[in-house]
Amino acid sequence: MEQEKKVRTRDKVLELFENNKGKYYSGEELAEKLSVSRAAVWKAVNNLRNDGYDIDAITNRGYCMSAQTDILSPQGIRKYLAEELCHTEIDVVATIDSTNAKVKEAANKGVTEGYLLVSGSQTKGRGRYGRHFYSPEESGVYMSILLRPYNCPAGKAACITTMAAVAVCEAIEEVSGEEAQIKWVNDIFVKGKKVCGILTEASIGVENGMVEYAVLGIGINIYAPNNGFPEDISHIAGAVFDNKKEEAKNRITALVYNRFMNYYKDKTQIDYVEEYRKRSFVIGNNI
Ligand code: BTX
Repeated sequence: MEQEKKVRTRDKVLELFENNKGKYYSGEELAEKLSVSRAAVWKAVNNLRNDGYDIDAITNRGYCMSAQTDILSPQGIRKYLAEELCHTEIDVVATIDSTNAKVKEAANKGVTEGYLLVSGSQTKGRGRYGRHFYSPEESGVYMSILLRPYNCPAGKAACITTMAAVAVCEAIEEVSGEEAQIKWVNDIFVKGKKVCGILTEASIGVENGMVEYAVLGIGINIYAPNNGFPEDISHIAGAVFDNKKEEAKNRITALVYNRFMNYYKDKTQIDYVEEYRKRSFVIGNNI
């Protein structure tokens, strides 16, 4: 119970800081706003600092979270989610074997459509045909979205990857200003290097050939890994940003989710196939 309370205060403080970066709050003010004791606020701030958050403390002014902080969290992602998606169930973890594997488990337990799992690293990130997707800590965002498409024959499931590719390009372009291109069918390139891979896995009903659920997995190299990419992929892999960028991870995650859901729920007049074609650098070339 005490642990639960600690977590809740930490999360409340984080939400307030995420929504008011650069603003100072006295311990008293925070305690009052969040209906907790000053000691609980102090503990929560220390807790966040231990998790890597840059929180300044000045006598007579109070606490303030640096605007530069770029740490994945549900609060940080939610801040950029479209209003109609604000009830999305989101989990963020520091590390995991594979977000796709975990979301498949969630799907089999009956979790509802739209569930978003994001990890800061993966030990067994997977690509297509059993290939490995390199997912080191402090470098990228690795996310999976649970989908339960209505009345969707197996053959149509490929559209999920296509929509996601466009959504990722749009999110990257909005946050970085760089042009993003799609290499058929599931790789996103920026400045000639692969910065993202997409893997959609689906469960198909044997009797009717319909998609029971699909797990859309997206891995984006936001920054280059601390020690660079491993030799076997260093010729192909790249990152979206050369330098740290304010809120890039949470923002790109939320924008990918917003854009994808717009296409998936058919809430936009924009034709994603046309958007895909515009960015595809294989269409028109011989494969
Ligand atoms: P893919 O099979 O098209 O690409 C995998 C290939 O890409 C590898 O064989 C390697 O050559 C190269 N590669 C590996 N890691 C990276 C990297 N970090 N950046 C650039 N190139 C790389 C692409 O499969 C689909 C990947 C989906 C990954 C997401 S992450 C979240 C979700 N969970 C999970 O386990 N997988 C998905």
